[in-house]
Amino acid sequence: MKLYIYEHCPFCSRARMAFGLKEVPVELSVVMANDAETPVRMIGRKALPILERDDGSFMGESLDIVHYVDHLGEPVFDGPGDPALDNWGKDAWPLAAKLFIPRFTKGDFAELATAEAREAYRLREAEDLGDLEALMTGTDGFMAALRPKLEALAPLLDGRETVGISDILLWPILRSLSIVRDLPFPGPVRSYAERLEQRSGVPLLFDQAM
Ligand SMILES: N[C@@H](CCC(=O)N[C@@H](CS)C(=O)NCC(=O)O)C(=O)O
Repeated sequence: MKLYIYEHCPFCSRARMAFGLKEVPVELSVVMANDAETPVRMIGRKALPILERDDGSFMGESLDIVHYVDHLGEPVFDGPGDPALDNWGKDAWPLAAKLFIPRFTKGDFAELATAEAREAYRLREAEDLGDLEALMTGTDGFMAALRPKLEALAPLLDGRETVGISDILLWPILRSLSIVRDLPFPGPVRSYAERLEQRSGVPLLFDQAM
């Protein structure tokens, strides 16, 4: 099987996590950010992740891919999930995105390896979020607003050992936030992020924090 991804993409991280956590081998293929033809040919629209199955068929939508991979073995992501974690993610996402999206556009990701690809991605995100440099300038304020949310998350993750669908939803947000330099991850949040990095094999972004 082959999984088409952008390295920065949180939805792609959901699918990558499922393969890693379930120990199902998959080949990763990075699509350039300005390549519409490849995804449109496969699923009729420009959106990743896309899974190419061994029979040559294609599947889009991260959570459909997670479900598919999960059911190749004994399912672990079918449970009801943890509403506290799911709600944390829904609440934090809009603010978190103001920190991680502008940094993604400057990041060291294979899909942005050419000037044209990076510019196409930057323009797409600026269309959604407006002036990305203004968001960079607003970093301190966004970090101050996010800090209490991360502190409230800490007790929910302290000692969490089980892995379920809520981790598939939550962890990619934390991974995305790991590109934000000096954003204080409370101890239990950082340990959780690193534990799932190890178990899933999907790398965090601390090494390119900006
Ligand atoms: N609902 C989709 C959302 C996927 C999505 O929005 N992916 C983004 C990347 S994070 C995308 O491909 N956007 C269009 C593009 O960048 O070409 C899923 O869960 O798979």
